[in-house]
Amino acid sequence: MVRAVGDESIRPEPLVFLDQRRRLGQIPGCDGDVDDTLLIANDVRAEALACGFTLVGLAPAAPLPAEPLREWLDAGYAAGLGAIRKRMEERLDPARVVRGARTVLVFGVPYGRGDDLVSPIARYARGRDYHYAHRDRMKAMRKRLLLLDPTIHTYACVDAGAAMEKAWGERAGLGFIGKNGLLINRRHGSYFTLSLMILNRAVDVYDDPHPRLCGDCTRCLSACPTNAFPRPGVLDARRCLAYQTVENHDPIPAELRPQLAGRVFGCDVCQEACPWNERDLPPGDPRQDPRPIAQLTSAQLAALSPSEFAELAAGTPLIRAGYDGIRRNACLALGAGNRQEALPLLERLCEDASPAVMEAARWAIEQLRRFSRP
Ligand code: B12
Ligand code: SF4
Ligand code: SF4
Repeated sequence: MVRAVGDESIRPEPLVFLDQRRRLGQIPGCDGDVDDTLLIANDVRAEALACGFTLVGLAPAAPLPAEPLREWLDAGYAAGLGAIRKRMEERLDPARVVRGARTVLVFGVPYGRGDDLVSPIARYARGRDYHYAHRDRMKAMRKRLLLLDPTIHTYACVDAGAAMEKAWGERAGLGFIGKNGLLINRRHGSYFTLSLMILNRAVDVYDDPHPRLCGDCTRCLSACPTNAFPRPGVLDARRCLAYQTVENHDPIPAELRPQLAGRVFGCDVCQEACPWNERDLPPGDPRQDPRPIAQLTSAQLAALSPSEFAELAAGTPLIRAGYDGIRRNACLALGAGNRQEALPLLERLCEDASPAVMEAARWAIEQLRRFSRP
């Protein structure tokens, strides 16, 4: 059994779906307009499970409070993620995306922890890209919803769409936003990804928002190697290694580089520290099980040829960083990790056609020299 430190209210058995529900007319932000066709929440849930989603929750489509997002953007914590500011109004209000929006359906698909595998690639990225896992299921779900109600309008998105998926996940009872900024489910911990669908139909009953259960625990905050949390639950992406290794195509700041030992793509430290991830978690989506590229060391990743990378990374999230991005990160990881045996490889990469790889290899060699000085 897992307990969040300092919280005495946790039940021994996990809940995937909350069964405390509220009647439509009592839900803030919904006007109780029962002229709409009402869908039966349990029918919708059953369809989502039949499509292969593990976690499903339903929230009324009332707008989200704007302050957390505004403050986050104004503080500069979004780093180079400019798209978030561009679609801000839509991100906060489902009715700006679907006219007459009534319901937000939130879906979760767990991925395996791959405990026995030591990999410089974060767990979510070791197998098939989770966007496909959600997209395929959502396509099937849309078809099923149309059978329930042929006039329904939907908007579906995973990750890059106009929606704050964790906030909706919390509202729909899937889990709570932890101090590590991630949505945590009582049964599955935080190793699952999210997607959502906005409907212009109300349902008969909604799930309750999930209470926050971190209690006094602060493990994730102190575990973060770069102090990326200015406040609990609020992440400064500029300092986050997940941002730096996946999204940042400019040089990674010098002060963060020493923390890249053993990390080439993404970072799981603030999840590994979390007690909700400590127990035996149920297995994840088998399509996302680690592929051969996840078995490679930083040195092997740095040494890949373009064709090897194309073959091994196809269909995985690693494509996002690209061939040069992965090799750049791998060089930095080798330098930060004092991998002296990688010196010949790094010397070769100092002549690479990619300026980013060249610069990273030079930095890594400097580190090796620094480490080997008496
Ligand atoms: C931008 C982004 C990033 C950025 C910024 C992360 C961030 N925390 O905002 C970067 C590139 C750093 C990133 C990293 C990762 N990401 Co990301 N990311 C996103 C994305 C696209 C948008 C998030 C967003 O809107 N951020 C803006 C801020 C304002 O939003 P927010 O964090 O939701 O804000 C809430 C909290 O601040 C909270 N809050 C405010 N005050 C307080 C106070 C307390 C005490 C608490 C508890 C909370 C709290 O309320 C706010 C409003 O809800 C989402 C997908 C999506 N469309 O939602 C995926 C998403 C959040 N990422 C995901 C994943 C898996 C990751 C990584 C784990 C990947 C990895 N292993 O490397 C890391 C984890 C880093 C971390 N600890 O958050 C998953 C998370 C799944 C889950 N179980 O939560 C998502 C949902 C993608 C998906 N479709 O599954 N990510
Ligand atoms: S993903 Fe890594 S760097 Fe980013 S906040 Fe979590 S522990 Fe810190
Ligand atoms: S490690 Fe962080 S997210 Fe997990 S319970 Fe503790 S404070 Fe909450």
